Amino acid sequence: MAHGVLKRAAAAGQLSVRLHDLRDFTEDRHRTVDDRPFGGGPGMVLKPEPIFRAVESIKFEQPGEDLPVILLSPQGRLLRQPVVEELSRQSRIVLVCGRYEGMDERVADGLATDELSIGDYVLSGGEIAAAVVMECVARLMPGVLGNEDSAVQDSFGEEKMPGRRVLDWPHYTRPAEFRGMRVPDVLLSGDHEEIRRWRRRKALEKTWRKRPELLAGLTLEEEDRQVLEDLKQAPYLPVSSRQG
Ligand code: 4HQ
Repeated sequence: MAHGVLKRAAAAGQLSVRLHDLRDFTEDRHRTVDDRPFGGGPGMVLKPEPIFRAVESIKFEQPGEDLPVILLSPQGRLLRQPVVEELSRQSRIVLVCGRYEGMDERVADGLATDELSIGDYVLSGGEIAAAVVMECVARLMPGVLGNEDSAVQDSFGEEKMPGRRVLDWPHYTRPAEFRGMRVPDVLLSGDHEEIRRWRRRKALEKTWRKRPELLAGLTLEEEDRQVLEDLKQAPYLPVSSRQG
């Protein structure tokens, strides 16, 4: 919260984050949050009671509220930009982070409204995953990245945020030549229409070459379809011989 997009979102009054220590929702002298797994095996499992109590204490603040309770777990649906957009429209969300081997399955069955994974790899805790969700959501909030109102986001959706469904175009800054590598001439030309077409073509080309599956579900405009047709004809250029 002290840096970057999270700090900006908080400063803009768009985001506030509260941490809830599960130990504060225990009732025993040792403030126990975990126990050994039924059926045996290594490691410890987070007990259900402190998690239910913690989330219920948040629900109690606004009775009747439709409050998403999101569990971070490798079994969850993958966090993609449409999920981030959906979350950014919520006024409050609860992110539940496990530790140890995991948490009692009854949290997923009887408390969580959704389960999200940030990717197919194994973390040792859900906190980093929750931080990823927060970062992605915060950067969509009005007034955080210069998107003063949310309409800007919609109208410029595809064009200004190519990361949404196609990959970003290549970026360059000075110097115009660095260790023998030239910035493409078109970017120095001042011809804005030509630059726009070049960027769109590069974005589509990069997506086609590196992440073709991203293009699968897209309905493309005529200009884009033409560019892709041409690309599919063109010979593959190795990284070392690319220019322009
Ligand atoms: N976890 N995306 C938390 C993950 C994970 C992921 C493993 C969740 C450990 C305790 N969470 N448990 N991938 O790897 O969200």
